[in-house]
Amino acid sequence: MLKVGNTVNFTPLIYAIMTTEEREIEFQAKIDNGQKIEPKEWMPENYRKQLIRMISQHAHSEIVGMLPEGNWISRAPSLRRKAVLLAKVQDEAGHGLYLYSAAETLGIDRQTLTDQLLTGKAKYSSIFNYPTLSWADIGAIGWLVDGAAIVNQTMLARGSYGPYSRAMVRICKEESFHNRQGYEIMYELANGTEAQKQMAQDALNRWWGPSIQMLGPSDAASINSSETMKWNIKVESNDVVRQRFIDRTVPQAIAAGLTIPDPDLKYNDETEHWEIGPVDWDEFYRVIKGHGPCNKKRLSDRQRAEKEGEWVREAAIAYAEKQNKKMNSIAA
Ligand code: BYC
Repeated sequence: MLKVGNTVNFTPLIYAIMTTEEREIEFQAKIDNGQKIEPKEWMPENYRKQLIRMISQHAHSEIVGMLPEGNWISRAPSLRRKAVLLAKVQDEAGHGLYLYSAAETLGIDRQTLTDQLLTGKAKYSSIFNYPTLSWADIGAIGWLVDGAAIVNQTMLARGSYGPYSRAMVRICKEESFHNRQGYEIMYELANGTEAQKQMAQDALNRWWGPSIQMLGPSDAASINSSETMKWNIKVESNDVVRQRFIDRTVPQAIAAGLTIPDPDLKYNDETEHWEIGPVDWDEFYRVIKGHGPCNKKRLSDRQRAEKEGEWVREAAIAYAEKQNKKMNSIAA
């Protein structure tokens, strides 16, 4: 029993005498009332598992997602573009760190999560298994990949788990900047020389399909949606989010003078939505099973970074221990 100010909180006592079924009903009522769930509250085991799965995949995506763009920092075409790209890649590292911390509130430690990524047990977003072949790819990533991520994450910010939904608020603000710098690169290339325009169109041709797939399988094939949506971990389905991304992005392509690479693309006046042709789900499943163009390289680059960073972690621990000893001897 906890005493909070002058009031006594009976909740722990009540919880102790409740059956699991009663706890689940109470938990669902909280979710349905739009209440946030905080780390120390009771939660169904599968709610915890689903969150660890999703948040850790998200964290890994931010960390692996630094690789395709990092590839262009030394080759950015101007000092301004270099500074912007460097800041963006650093932001992605920061997102990864907040997200690992959010996952840790659910009782899993950082090393276990890192090991799951490095041994290939954990997934990360399919989109980061494609190569960045030209400077326009950096524009396409900011515009399309961060654009898709923002639409998804704005939805996730309304989700039920406090630490994850709050992390989304700051991440989305930073992603907005990423999205704008990407669109700016694409717009300028599309309105530049013929060769630059072709470079932008080629990047759009290669990144459009994977960006559509990135938002997850169709609702009919989405195995986790029944649980993730029942518990408001996701408040909208994959197809709803995908449609919002399409509706927002097609007019931007038109404004830049670029062509969406889909012969079936059409605007439906009745529904007021852009309709796309069939999505290549075979490609999506191939990539998430490890057979995309860069899966092996992404994993080996992360494994190498982990190994090369070992001495830094050891040095940081040794320094922290030394500081602790010093503080303890002052206190004694
Ligand atoms: N790639 O049942 P479903 C960024 C998996 S990074 C790989 O619909 P759910 C950025 C899914 O995990 C932003 N796997 O799942 C960083 C599941 O497999 P498991 C990344 C995918 O969870 C750097 C299976 O397919 N954003 O912005 O209800 C530079 C069935 O799916 C993918 C996030 O991570 C995929 N694309 O819904 C630039 C958002 N899609 O786990 C930019 C967080 C699905 O059962 N995640 N799978 O083995 C989510 O919002 C949700 O997990 C999803 C899927 C909407 C993606």
